Amino acid sequence: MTAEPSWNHPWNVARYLIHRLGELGIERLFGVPGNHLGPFLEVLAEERAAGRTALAWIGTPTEIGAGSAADGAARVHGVGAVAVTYGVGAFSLLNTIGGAYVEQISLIAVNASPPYEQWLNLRSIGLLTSHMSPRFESNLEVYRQVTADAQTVSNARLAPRQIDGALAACLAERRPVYLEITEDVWKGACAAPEGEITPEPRGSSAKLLAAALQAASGRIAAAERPILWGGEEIDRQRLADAFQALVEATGLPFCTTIGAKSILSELHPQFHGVYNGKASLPEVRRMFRAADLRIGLGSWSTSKNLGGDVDLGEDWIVAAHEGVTVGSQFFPKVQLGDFLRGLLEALAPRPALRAAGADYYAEDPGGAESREQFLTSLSAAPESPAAEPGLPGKAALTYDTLFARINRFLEDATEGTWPTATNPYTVVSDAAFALLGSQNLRMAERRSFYAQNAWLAIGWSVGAVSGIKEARPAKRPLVFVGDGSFQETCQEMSTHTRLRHDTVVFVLHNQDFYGIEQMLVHPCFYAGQEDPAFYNHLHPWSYARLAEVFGSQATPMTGLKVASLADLDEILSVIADPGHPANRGPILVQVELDRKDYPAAIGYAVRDNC
Ligand SMILES: Cc1ncc(C[n+]2csc(CCOP(=O)(O)OP(=O)(O)O)c2C)c(N)n1
Repeated sequence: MTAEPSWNHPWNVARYLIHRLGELGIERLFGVPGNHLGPFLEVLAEERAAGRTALAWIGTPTEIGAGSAADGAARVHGVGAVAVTYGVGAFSLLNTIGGAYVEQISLIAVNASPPYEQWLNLRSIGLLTSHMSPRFESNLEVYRQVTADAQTVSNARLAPRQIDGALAACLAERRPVYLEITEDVWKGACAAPEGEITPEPRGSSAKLLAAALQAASGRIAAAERPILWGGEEIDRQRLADAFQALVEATGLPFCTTIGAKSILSELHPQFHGVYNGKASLPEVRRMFRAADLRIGLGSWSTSKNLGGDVDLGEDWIVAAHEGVTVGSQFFPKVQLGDFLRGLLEALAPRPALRAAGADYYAEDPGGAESREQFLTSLSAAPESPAAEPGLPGKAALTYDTLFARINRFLEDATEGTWPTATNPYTVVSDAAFALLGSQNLRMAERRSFYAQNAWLAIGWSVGAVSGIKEARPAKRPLVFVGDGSFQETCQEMSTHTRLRHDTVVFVLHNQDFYGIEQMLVHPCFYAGQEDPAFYNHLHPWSYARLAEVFGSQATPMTGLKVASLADLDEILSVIADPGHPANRGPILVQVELDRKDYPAAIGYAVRDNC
């Protein structure tokens, strides 16, 4: 339903904000209420009852869950919203807004604050009511650090200008914004919305753009084996079509960062894997290094994108953060979209630079000999132990066999071939071993993989998937999350159940252990040379039994345990069977893994140190 406001109906601040959120296409407002939010939610109910808005409130157990859900929805839709109550709610929400700031996600954080009268009482007689701090601007000051704009609205007449300004900043800067609105103002009269929210587009300097293009295209023309590295900003700025046009016009092979995983279909014939430094598949890393020029487009130099390597240098071009680096030259004030289109114009008139890329493989002795061989190696699942003679199907699972099997499951579900291949699943990965394992799943569709891979707040996936599923209801999410990460946000599975989502959450149970922390600090535990650090032990839980806690007859949830490939096969066949009763709600799959196991991708930490 598209909201049709009745303009004759009197406007107040709550209605104004509801209308503006609707205009941005936001249909879900995630949050945890508090009395200061009450008047706003009353107006929301009235607006819905009158058919003037499609915006629906989705209450979640925690503010972190609400913020992650809004973040997930924004990753799909472009912008999301969350509402909480002052102090107690706002400070809980902060983590997710910090993440959205770093990861360039447009979010609107609404904080309902005590009425003006309470602030006057605080000032005159020091009366401190619930959730208030004697620091008057404590919430605002904190949010200023993690938003593009932060406003306190305590005068209804000024609200339209403040709200419009914040929303425009949110869209223009692709960062969260903060609106603190005093309780007494929600129902205060204000002007009707005027015009639409129009973000001021950021432009490039024509001179610097031309200079950057000249420097970059010269380098590219002189290179023997350039490779493209698509990054996060291609996704955030919705530049996938321009990127694909460049890939195809130049014929160059491309990798992506993990953060940009699935910006294009990973079945694209020029796709050469996710490059993540030493944590890449060996063939991807060799290929990336065999290239004599690496062209990062929208790629962020984060530790998770460079997996142990820090090697930006003369043989790199990077366009990101509104500037372009060509070797040691830097050109500020160049927007990625302008640069991409300019590169296409500069390079496209020529025949494809490198048709089949055969010389890349020649540079890689011991590696693949042709593109076909290389691509086959990317999707080849290691032989499952179950298939080996002499080993029963009860062979234990490992991170690598789990993800290889999931890869095959995704492949089997893909319909058609590139460029029209479709797949019914999205993958949402948490941090730690889950991310290192899932980074090489071969995603058939664009924008089908989600991870918070720069901020890396553990537990993000369980909350975020609520928003991702709401925004893309036709796709079934598969979530991969470590046991420690899951313990942070497990109650958000209650939201999956409440919303009757069919999400499957794989809890990677390496026996109640913070594996990646152990790996980063004392990797030699994994070589059998050290005991585990005391602080990496979790309290053991019966994860699968949470289905009894969060499910009900009306809103079912299923909890299952798998310990072997045979168990996993059985569960995957349940998941793939639409008629199976387990698929009427979310499924939690507790995956039993050995405490000493780790994904091969992080094996370099053990090899380099022990
Ligand atoms: C909110 C938050 N708190 C703490 C951390 C630090 N941290 C990073 S990974 C990790 C452990 C994750 O453990 P688990 O989910 O069990 O996955 P594993 O490492 O075993 O793969 C911790 C505590 C973090 N990234 N985010």
